[in-house]
Amino acid sequence: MLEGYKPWPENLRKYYQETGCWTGETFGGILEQQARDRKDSIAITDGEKSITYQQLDERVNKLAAGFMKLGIEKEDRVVLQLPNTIEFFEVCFALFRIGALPVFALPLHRKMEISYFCEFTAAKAYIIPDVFDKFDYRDLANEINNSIPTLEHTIVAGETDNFISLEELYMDDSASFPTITGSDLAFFQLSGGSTGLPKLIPRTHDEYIYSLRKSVEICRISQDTNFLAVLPVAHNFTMSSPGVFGVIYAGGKIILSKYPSPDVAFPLIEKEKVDFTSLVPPLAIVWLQAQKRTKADLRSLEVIQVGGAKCSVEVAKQIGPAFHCKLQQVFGMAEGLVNYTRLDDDDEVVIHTQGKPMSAYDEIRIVDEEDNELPVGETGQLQARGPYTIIGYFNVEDHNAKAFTSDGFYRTGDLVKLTEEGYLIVEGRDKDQINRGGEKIAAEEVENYILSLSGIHDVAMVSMPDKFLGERSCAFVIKNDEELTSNDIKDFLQHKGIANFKIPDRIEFVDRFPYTALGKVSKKNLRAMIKEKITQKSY
Ligand code: OOB
Repeated sequence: MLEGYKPWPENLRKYYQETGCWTGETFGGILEQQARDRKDSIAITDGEKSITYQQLDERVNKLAAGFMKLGIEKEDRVVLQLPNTIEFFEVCFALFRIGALPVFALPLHRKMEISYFCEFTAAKAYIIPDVFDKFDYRDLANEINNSIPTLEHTIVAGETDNFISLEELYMDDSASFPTITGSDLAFFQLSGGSTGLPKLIPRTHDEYIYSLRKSVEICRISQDTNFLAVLPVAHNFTMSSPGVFGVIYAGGKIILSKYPSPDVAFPLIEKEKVDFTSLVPPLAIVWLQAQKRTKADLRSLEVIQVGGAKCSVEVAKQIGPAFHCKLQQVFGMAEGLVNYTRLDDDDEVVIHTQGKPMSAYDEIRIVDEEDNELPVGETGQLQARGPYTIIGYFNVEDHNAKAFTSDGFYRTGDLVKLTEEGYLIVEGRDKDQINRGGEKIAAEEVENYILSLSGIHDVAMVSMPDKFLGERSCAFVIKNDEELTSNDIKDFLQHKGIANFKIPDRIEFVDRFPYTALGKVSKKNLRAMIKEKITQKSY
């Protein structure tokens, strides 16, 4: 058993097996099954290249053999940072087949994040594209390569420079693969985080595949589904709600869009007769604008999901009529619990709520600050437990003691209320996080980076309202070097190598912070200060 991973306790494992939630299916088994049943059907296309289920299964076997030859073994961690490409799936399923564990990094992650993932998981390999979105990932690999002692292989999809070529790893050898079971770990995802560095979310085949099965049922995904992935496939939403893995589970077709912008995505919708896709709210706004002028035929669209951040009522109202399709709101989290509005719900529910839990086995409660349950209709903190909600992050025991209750509920940090019909409305957040249009920023992580710059006395980062992204970030800074400017801080962060979306949108220099009665910096007051300032200026 991997050190730092706390497996499900026996009683829960039994319970979820006996109730039929966990079936022992594995990702490897699912692909094999589809290769038999759906042989010549297209599994994935990027609009130019396509691959059938059978071809995918064959290429996965060849690549799995190549990974084994390199010495990658069951439970070895592999940091995977590929964009929406067919290779992403080949690599994933090849790693699943040998029981190696992908760590799903996002394309926007940079040196600080990647070296941390490699180090924290003691990764053996790092897999990247050559260049994506004008960024050369080989430069990033060169920067981190020597600093991670466990990292033996850097593998590149594309032009390799001096690294290992992914293409050359596909081997004809008939290798024998280890046995993988439903209770084995499958991969790691990343939490949005609210304290320090991002936490790693361990996932077993059983729990994740259960969430796929339920999502496929609720979202009515079938062999006839043409699902467009526009957001990064490595994100839990695009991966599993129902996402690309849900589509593979159902034997449908995945259409990969390299970029989410309408000029790339709309022609793909027309060409591939896309019927289902998932967006974050700011992207839905961009699509709504573009839809008015497009010549592309978008009539195949049946469902547009919006999730990852709160979708305003004004935006939610427009989506159905504009695209002549159904809107589905999705309120989920990489840690587990996913809520959907249902496809036959009334407009009232779809527009005004963020859905209800996908499973009858999801247990949710809404509590006050002392963990006392609140009456229906009152706003409080959401806690969740269930067959696909984790019971602990990887290797952070102290943090787990705070992030989970003693009876195993995950403290989501979301402030919600329940309607009489059992639907959730997200009212806000009780975690130190900024949700920048679906991209999550742990304030403390960025504050710590800023504090390491000389000339900084103290810093506190908060969200500020934004019409388009919902929220942007504002760092309040007390400096002890008069000369220091906002640009100095931003340049410092850029050079340090953190994902761009974490760099504060705005920096406010102040002489002191407001404090709470308990002597803590009052982020509530800071949020109010910046809100007042930007509304006065009518940004
Ligand atoms: C999804 O996952 P994460 O892990 O990036 O972020 C989870 C957090 C939630 O705790 C909540 O604060 C926020 O993102 N959130 C929403 C929301 N969906 C997510 N807040 C308001 N309204 C919504 N619809 O973001 C994620 C994972 C699976 C499916 C969908 C989203």
